[in-house]
Amino acid sequence: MAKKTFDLTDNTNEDLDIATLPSAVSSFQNTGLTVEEERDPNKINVVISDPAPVIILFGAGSSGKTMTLIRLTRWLRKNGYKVEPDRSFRPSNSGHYKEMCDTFDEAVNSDYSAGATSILNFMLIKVMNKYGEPICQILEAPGEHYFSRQFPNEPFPRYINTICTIDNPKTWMFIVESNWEDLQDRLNYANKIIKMQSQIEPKDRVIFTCHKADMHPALFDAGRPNKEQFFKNIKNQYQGIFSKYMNQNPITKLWRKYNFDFVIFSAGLFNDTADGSGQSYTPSNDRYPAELWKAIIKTVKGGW
Ligand SMILES: Nc1nc2c(ncn2[C@@H]2O[C@H](COP(=O)(O)OP(=O)(O)OP(=O)(O)O)[C@@H](O)[C@H]2O)c(=O)[nH]1
Ligand SMILES: [Mg+2]
Repeated sequence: MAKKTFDLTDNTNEDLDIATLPSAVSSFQNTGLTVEEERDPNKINVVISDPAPVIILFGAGSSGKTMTLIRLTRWLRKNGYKVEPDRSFRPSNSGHYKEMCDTFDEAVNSDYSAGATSILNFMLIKVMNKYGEPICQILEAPGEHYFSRQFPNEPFPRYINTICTIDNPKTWMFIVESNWEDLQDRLNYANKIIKMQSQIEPKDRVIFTCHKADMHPALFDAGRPNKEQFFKNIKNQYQGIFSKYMNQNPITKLWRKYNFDFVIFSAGLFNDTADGSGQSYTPSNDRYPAELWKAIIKTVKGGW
């Protein structure tokens, strides 16, 4: 496949290398952003150089994007896929991005949570078959770039707006959580999802994923999540997020109301460590990443 390069921004800003800024490291150790980028996300540069479909993990801070990537990567590797960070995604002088790429495998295999305290937060991950042929790319960006509880009406940063316009086939994975935060936060987040839906292209695919399902044992029946009940909760709590994707086909709408997959997901179980330094991690049952991958691959193959 011919290699295509999309330089998503004009590259005129000075990309500070964190390796040269030891005193400033702490503030962006968890974000992978330079000082400039952290101050103004509109200065962020990203490059998507492979034409393979891009899966965008759209979720608020701490919604579970990193742990989803970790859980999915473990499952994909176990099932013969190759999963690697794309080193060309961030500017080559971003020492922090290089460090993220270098520590990716360690984070994936760790018995401790790579969420929250991790340096893994802003990455493009390439999923390939056993021959190294790309299947898709998964993008994780800091949650506050999609939604901030403090500033719910903040516009999307420029690089996210630009990703909306790249030629790659795209799947937007809208992450929600049952009973998340307060009523107002859920309404605000729903509005942000609807805003994104209004600016993405009609040919883009969507998936809705309900994360941290393990936190809702009441919605489980014989060890399995009650999908219908989860769906009802999400529909009530995040009003309007499904409306755009109602199936309008007069025949198929009789048995399929919506044009998307709704996936119940759990990355696993997390326990605070005794010394308070982090969380141990127990991966979830394989059926969670398996179902998520099935939904992703369906969109990649143009199933909806
Ligand atoms: N119970 C439970 N907790 C989870 C799950 N996934 C993530 N968490 C918790 O949520 C925390 C944040 O998860 P992350 O994966 O870092 O969230 P994120 O969306 O990447 O957050 P940002 O990168 O800050 O936007 C983790 O440290 C876990 O404590 C899950 O499936 N179940
Ligand atoms: Mg993250």
